[in-house]
Amino acid sequence: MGQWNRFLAPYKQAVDEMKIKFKGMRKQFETNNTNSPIEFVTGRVKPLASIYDKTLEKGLLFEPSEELARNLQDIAGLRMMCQFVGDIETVVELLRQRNDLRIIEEKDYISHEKQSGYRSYHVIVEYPVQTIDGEQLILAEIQIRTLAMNFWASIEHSLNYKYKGVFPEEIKLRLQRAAEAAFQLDEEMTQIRDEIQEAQAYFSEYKESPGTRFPADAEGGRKDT
Ligand code: 0O2
Ligand code: 0O2
Repeated sequence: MGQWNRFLAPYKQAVDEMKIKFKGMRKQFETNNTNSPIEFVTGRVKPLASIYDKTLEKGLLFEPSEELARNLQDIAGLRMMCQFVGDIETVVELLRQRNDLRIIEEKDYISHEKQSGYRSYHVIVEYPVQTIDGEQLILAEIQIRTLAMNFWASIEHSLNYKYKGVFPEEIKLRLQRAAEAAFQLDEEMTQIRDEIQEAQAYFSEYKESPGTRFPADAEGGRKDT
């Protein structure tokens, strides 16, 4: 167990650091009073049980090793959720511009959705972690997706776990329909994006200084009595 803890420690550090940095990007948009393309960020180190399953799938030895580090690119996993499909490219571009990580590969499961209906944009990066033994390059997978894509993926993931990948026909059909519905939802939201963002900017301004909004004498303003 000690060996695994030592092997996974830099992955945990990489996840923690990138989470802080990506959340920092969101904060910067907020500070600039600009709509953030990042809604929220999550991250995790792949649990040992999932690492074990993946080694079986890929025919790798289940032991902490260079080979495992090279072949399992998502031991460190970050997820960045966006409100709109168009935000995803903005986030990917922001990642491309960073000089604290190096993009190794991009996988576009948005233009080319998976057969399951899964949609998301994956970026595999190499991230340098500073340890007491020197710098260590860690591979990490960053999944960038809309809230609707995320909702679908997390539901499908749980069902996949329950049915071990063999879905009853009825569930499979409904998941495909749900994926289509999530796609439609993203399309509809994109159509009224400007309207939504204007309302959100209005709302956050109001939260910051409630007294200054809805003046009683403003045209069309709410007249509280
Ligand atoms: P903030 O800046 O208030 O949003 P942590 O270690 O606590 O930073 P952890 O353990 O990774 O975060 O938690 P998790 O479950 O991965 O969630 C990370 C952040 O995403 C949390 O915010 C959640 O509130 C937020 N989050 C999760 N699901 C949703 C969602 O559906 N919508 C929105 N808008 N946010 C969500 P924090 O950490 O409190 O930070
Ligand atoms: P978990 O539990 O999220 O960690 P590989 O990762 O090498 O097996 P590949 O094709 O190189 O395969 O990786 P891919 O498909 O680019 O990315 C794998 C990850 O994407 C998965 O990790 C999931 O997080 C997500 N993913 C891919 N396809 C689906 C899908 O059909 N449904 C859902 N819900 N998620 C998907 P893990 O390790 O499988 O799972």
